[in-house]
Formats: sequence, structure tokens, C-alpha cells
Amino acid sequence: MKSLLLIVVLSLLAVGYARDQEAELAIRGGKKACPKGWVENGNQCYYILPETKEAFVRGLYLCNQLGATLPIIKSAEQNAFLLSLMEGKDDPRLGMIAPNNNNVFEWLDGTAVADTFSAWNTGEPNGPGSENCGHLYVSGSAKGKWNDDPCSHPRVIVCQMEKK
Ligand SMILES: [Ca+2]
Repeated sequence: MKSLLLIVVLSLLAVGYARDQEAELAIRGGKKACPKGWVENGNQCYYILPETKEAFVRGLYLCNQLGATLPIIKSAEQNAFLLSLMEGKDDPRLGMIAPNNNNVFEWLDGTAVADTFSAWNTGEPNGPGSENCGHLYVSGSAKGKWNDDPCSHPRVIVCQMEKK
């Protein structure tokens, strides 16, 4: 009898939660949205961590704390958006790693960089064993292109998450 009561209570709580979610979506007109202060692009949200440059691991940790990750770029449009977002700022860290130290890069969602859009600068990636992370050039002749560099190198941290 107690377990039946528990099931009823949990069901009511679940229904209540679902209704809260529906109410929130209704307020937004049924559309998913970015958190306040984040910049929207397609179904993604971006946030530049202010006044800091961090190594890859620390940057990823800080984004994870916000429910986000480092930028995962799957199209020329997303790459151009990140470039425009960083106008006048320093190069941002990208959400890619070479997990086997062999110049073969993966996005943090586990997909191979070679399988989707890529924007490596001429001759890059070129640092097997020592350059296992990536960044976007936001100025100079390689503007909009990517370079692999040491994961310990401090970079501007941009966090990315899907709209919720
Ligand atoms: Ca390089």
C-alpha cells in the first residue's frame, strides 16, 4: 500500500514537472532559447568567459560548470559565426583534441574532425605529440583558419551549448 502511495505521489510530481516545462515553453512561444547573456546562433548558444585565458582542461571544466562545452564546429557557417563573435579579441580554444597524440583530431562529442567541416590552416595540424589541442585564428593572414597547439597554452574560452 505504501509503495502504491509512493508511485501516485511520484506520478503527480512528474506530471507537475512536465506542466512546469510546458508552461515555460509556452511563455517562450514554444521555442527553445539560450540562457540570458548568451549569444544565439542557430540551435547553439555561446558565451565568452570574461577577462581570462585558460589551458584546455581548465577551460573545458569552466564550460562544463555552466552546462556547456568548448566550441564544436561542424560547418563553415558556425566557423564564420565564431570568427565574428571574436572580432577584436584573441584566439579562442576549440572543442577538439588529438587523444592519441598523432595529429588525428576529434571533437569533444566524439566525432572525427576529418568527417565534417574543417578549416585547418595550410600545413596544419603539424604537431603530433606536442600540439594536441586547437584554436581559431581571429586575425592575421590565417584569419578564420585553425591551428593545433599545446593544450597547456592559455586561450580565450568560449563556451557552447545547445538551446534548451
Ligand atoms: Ca600547429
